[in-house]
Amino acid sequence: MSTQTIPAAHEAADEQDVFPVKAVDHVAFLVGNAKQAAHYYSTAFGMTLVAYRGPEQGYRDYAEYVLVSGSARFVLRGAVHAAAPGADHHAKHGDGVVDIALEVPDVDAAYAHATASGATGLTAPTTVEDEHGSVRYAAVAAYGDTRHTLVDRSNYTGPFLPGFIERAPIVAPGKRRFQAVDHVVGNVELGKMDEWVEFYHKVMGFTNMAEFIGDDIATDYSALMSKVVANGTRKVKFPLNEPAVGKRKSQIDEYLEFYGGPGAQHIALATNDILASVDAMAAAGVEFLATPDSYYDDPELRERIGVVRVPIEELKARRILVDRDEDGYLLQIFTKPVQDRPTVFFELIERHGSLGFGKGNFKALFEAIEREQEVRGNL
Ligand code: TYF
Ligand code: FE
Repeated sequence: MSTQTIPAAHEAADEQDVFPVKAVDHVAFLVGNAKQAAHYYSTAFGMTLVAYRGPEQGYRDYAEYVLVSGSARFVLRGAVHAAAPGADHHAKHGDGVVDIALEVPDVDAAYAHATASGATGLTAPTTVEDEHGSVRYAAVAAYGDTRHTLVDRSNYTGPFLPGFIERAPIVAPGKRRFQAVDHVVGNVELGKMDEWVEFYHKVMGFTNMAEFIGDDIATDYSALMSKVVANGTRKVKFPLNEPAVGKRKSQIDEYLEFYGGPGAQHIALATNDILASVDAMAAAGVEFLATPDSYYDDPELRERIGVVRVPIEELKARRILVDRDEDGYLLQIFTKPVQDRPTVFFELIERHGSLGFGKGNFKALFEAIEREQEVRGNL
């Protein structure tokens, strides 16, 4: 219903990968109060504070907290004075993602390829070092005010990067609520989605994944168009959304208006026990989108889904969505926006073979998102 198979723009798998990427290295957020955000991601998301740098380390402009959960790593950055360079990012966008950093085996080669292929270079390759070794990094511009830092940390054993000190967790680590970043979604302006898909093709050699939201579904209910690009190993996946012109204001228009331009919309976190994660996060005050009873009571759902690892009642009790495709199934749920502005939110995803994004849930999901949009007066 919502996908068509399209040929990949490049067959990166067998050919030489022009831009090898190992994984998402970290996601950096610029926030109004990193100290308090570190508390939220510790207590509500169950992440573990591992590193810090700030004025105490001679880093005069920002306080930065590094939290991890498995291989997922967030950097929370807050300006410590009014004239911190780049602090206007927060005034413009509110709390948001400034950097989707990628771990690469060869920073110089990646940066050279990226800039030769049309990417805007923001930081030329640089080496930083301390007693734990050295890290080489560079950065290129992505959509809006977002960037991709390219990092090679293979010669480094410290807690994060040179300049950071080790920090003890804020709360005692409990059961891990997620272990990796599954995908990071970007919202771009009307008519720009294909340009950004092209950017990831040309600059990073990423290829299209089959799942996308085209005109047909967009006008029916999604109010957005979407395509997914991924690296050769499919470990790094970037869906890109643009608003669809419809009868109503798209959820993407709402984002663009309140964020003040293009930016990262949601970060999907891979979990191996979504039920326990939802329970723990909901108990800590994280708000999730509510899927109506009708979704679970529809006999078609049971037919489409077949047997999954828990009874549907367990999913219904937590409002977890389920989808199946030819490769397997997935369980997913979405938070409400996690800051005052209706911008960035999170997804929890538990994959059992499926490489998709929950196309069978798009209708129920987008209706839930639009109900929230309406409550905010933005529909
Ligand atoms: O990442 C995805 O494609 C799914 C579905 O605004 C989705 O999580 C797509 C757009 C959106 C919310 C969720
Ligand atoms: Fe997603």
